[in-house]
Amino acid sequence: MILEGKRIWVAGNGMVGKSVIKKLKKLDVEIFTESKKILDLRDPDSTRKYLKKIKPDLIILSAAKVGGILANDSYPVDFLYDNIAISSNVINQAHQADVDNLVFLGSTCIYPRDSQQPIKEDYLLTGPLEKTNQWYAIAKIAGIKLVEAFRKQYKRRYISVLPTNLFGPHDNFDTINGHVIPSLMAKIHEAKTHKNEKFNVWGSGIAKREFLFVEDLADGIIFLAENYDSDEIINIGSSDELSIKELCLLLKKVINYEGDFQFDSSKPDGTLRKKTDLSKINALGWKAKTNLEEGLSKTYKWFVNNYG
Ligand code: GFB
Repeated sequence: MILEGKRIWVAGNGMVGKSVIKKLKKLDVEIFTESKKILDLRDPDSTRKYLKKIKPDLIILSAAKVGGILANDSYPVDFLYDNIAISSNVINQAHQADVDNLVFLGSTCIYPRDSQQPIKEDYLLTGPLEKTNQWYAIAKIAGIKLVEAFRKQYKRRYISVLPTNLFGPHDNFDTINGHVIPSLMAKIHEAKTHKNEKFNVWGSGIAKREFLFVEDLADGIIFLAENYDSDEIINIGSSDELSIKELCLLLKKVINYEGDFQFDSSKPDGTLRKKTDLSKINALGWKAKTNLEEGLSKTYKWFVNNYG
């Protein structure tokens, strides 16, 4: 769809939503958003009233209960219930309010744990899930299927986009519940500030992850809203893959910390590898622009200014 002049609801005001809004502000569009304190996206009545008021042409559904490997494993109800409730409510209310365009966000952690690499879109639902994030994965798979169902039954132009591991400004820098980049950034910053000799790293360090800077994701979401209309899911990533040990070395460099790190093998590694196949999105003409070191430097700068 052509976005110019359109009314766009960015449902979800976290790291992804904020970054999408920042990009949309450069376009000639009307943007709507609400914090979760004001609008509970699990609640049908409030969502219905809100949609009636703002009448959007497009919804970017970035709202979700998210967290790192330990949070996923520790709060199964929140990750399963909240995510099913948010996606089923918002997607259904979008249809009821006759909103024809919606972008739903999944995640590449919902592919089978032992997928062949790189992971192609059609590997979804071909094998068992990774145990630590099965609750989140089931909820996101249900959301994707609902998008597909509304396309099939009502010809809605809803699409599902699957980003790889994300990081950037406005991430959750909590060292227990956050994802690996913000958690390690906070830990290394702390070690540097207190002149500690070591910081602690979960797992064995051999697990590999592909990281996408959130501003590139925002760019990709807008690109897909404009250029993609299919019932097939689509991956979005960076090809910037490295092991957690390599990530620690890179973070030490970015943060300028000269100490060491030690692995805590009592914590899980999770999936050993989840590199995305990006042939589909690349063929449409989209590629991530920010390299990992540059994205980490921008994120660290943001962290120091806002938390440091
Ligand atoms: O980012 P993370 O929690 O997400 O962990 P997942 C990635 C890897 O980093 C794992 C290791 O192998 C962790 O053991 N790691 C090392 C750490 N040190 C740390 C640390 O201090 N904090 C954290 N968090 N990890 C999540 C899913 O899985 O990925 C979510 O559980 C979500 O549902 C997200 O989809 C993208 O990649 O393992």
